[in-house]
Amino acid sequence: MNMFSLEGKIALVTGASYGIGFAIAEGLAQAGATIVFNDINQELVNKGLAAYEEKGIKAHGYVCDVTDEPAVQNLIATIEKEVGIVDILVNNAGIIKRIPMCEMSAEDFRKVIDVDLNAPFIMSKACIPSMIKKGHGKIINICSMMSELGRETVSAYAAAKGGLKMLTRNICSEYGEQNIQCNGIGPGYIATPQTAPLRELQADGSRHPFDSFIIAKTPAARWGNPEDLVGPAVFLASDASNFVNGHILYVDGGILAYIGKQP
Ligand code: NAP
Ligand code: GCO
Repeated sequence: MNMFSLEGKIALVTGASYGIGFAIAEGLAQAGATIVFNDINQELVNKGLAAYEEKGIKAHGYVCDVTDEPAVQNLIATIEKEVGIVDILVNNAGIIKRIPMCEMSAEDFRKVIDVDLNAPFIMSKACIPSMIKKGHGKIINICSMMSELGRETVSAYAAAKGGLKMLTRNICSEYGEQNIQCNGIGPGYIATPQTAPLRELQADGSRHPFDSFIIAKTPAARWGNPEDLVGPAVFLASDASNFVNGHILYVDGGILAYIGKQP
């Protein structure tokens, strides 16, 4: 299906040395895109480069902290010089701090907002002018169940991901006329290092109570895998979604549709 092809496109995926970002980048590469990624330090970038090479993907990796605006502007200028104009930006880099709100310092709260909300603003702002000049652009923001739902201990993350949903709609509102589509993917609970503490086996070998809770709360009755996000990402990066804008595509095994298992 030609409309899903990403041949000739350059995709920049942030924080994509491993986890969800890596899986999405791998999928975009399989659809034909040239992959560019960044991560926070050289060790992670090297780990990512080796992992892409192992998959037969020639990726371009850069060290860049997505919260550092001058560094991001320098990154985009370097990519434009060394690879080309970014057609597809995936704002994937993210962090979480699980701390009860009244015990959380304002500094920790700000750190989460900085990476999960301010950085997609900084990255998008750096990419949009060249996208406009080129006549098209795709931005995919990795949102969350917490773009819609709250839970104990994740106040900063929920505030950031709720904000990211609205930043997505605002980029769509502001730049839709310039043929830029900005959409979000809202993953459900996905098995990655970020959620590993929620799945750790108990001392007696039984499942973590949160693990059992998520399986019961998910109609698909399982955690998602990073690969579950690949099809939606290719769709939102491709011409197949050219009239889809400002939408959050939840890829959650049905969590948001479900009231939960009856007792
Ligand atoms: P992850 O395993 O923690 O990977 C995130 C990547 O971003 C890591 O490589 C991380 O580096 C990098 N990063 C963090 N801060 C950065 C910064 N300032 N600049 C550049 N890179 C930075 O997370 P994941 O589970 O794959 O999640 C990826 C995205 O999906 C995040 O936005 C997350 O919130 C979202 N998400 C995850 C789930 C889930 O269930 N896993 C569900 C919904 C949404 P370090 O290793 O140094 O931290
Ligand atoms: C948590 C989790 C979540 C997920 C994800 C859900 O502690 O509740 O880490 O927030 O990572 O974002 O979509």
